[in-house]
Amino acid sequence: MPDTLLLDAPEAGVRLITLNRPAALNALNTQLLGELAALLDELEADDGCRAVVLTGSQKAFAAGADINEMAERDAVGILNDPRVAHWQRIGRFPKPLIAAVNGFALGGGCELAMQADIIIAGEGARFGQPEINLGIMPGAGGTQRLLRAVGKAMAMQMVLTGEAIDARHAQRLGLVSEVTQPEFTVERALAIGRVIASKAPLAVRLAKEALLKAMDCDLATGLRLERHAFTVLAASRDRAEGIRAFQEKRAPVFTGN
Ligand code: DAK
Repeated sequence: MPDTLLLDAPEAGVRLITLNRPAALNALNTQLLGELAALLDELEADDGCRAVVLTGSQKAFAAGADINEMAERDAVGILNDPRVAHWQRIGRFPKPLIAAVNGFALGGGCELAMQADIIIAGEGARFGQPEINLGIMPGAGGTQRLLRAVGKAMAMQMVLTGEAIDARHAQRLGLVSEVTQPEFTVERALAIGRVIASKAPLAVRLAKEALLKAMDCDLATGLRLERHAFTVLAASRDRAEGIRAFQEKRAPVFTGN
């Protein structure tokens, strides 16, 4: 079991990962990122896992990359930084990933939340890219995913000033899908996970892939990918089951085939 993470299975098909470095406000050191990437690899291979919720503490989802660790790295160290590979592995996770964010989601913490497919935030959550205050800039997707999530003007403002925004503001911008009371953030994220876990896994997987593709390709390419994915699903047993269940006026039983 990883040292820096907690893993629970509170609902059928749903796993809950809790970042667990409370003394450092869940700062993302190499160990934590490596353990998270390895755990997601395991959950990818686990047919019993159909959705994952990622959370931190009430005070901090994650306060960024571990600044003490960063201080030890020169340019060559950064070039060979194993965290780059960990971030890439986290970004490749093919199952739905829901971030339940309370408290600080800053720098790498905000970037980690943005690696999730859905962000649920508690009142009081703060999203920001304060790297500029350290004389650096976002290094794990903050300039790219934030701009796609909130648009150019606000992304520029957040990255260039380093100032954070609150949960309601983040929701208005589309970064966050729902805002809850802080004590219900994880519960709400798990409920969404449970709904997704009840759907056909192949359809969920290909829909996620097509939606993510929409963020970085032209419309014609995206539509082609959507059509291919839609056609592939026609070969699945779950599609036959879904349609048959509708016609027979019963709930479908999806098996992931
Ligand atoms: N790293 C290490 N320790 C941290 C930390 C961090 N990011 N954030 C907080 N801590 C530690 C504090 O040092 C303190 O430790 P002790 O002094 O108790 O030993 C403890 O957590 C509690 O923090 P505070 O005492 O500061 O708590 P406050 O409530 O007063 O303030 C705060 C909370 C979140 C406002 C404050 O801690 C803060 O400003 N933290 C730093 C936030 C920040 O600047 N984050 C961005 C870091 S840069 C890359 C990928 C990603 C990145 C870079 C490269 N590659 C793949 C190449 C990302 C970079 C970043 O995220």
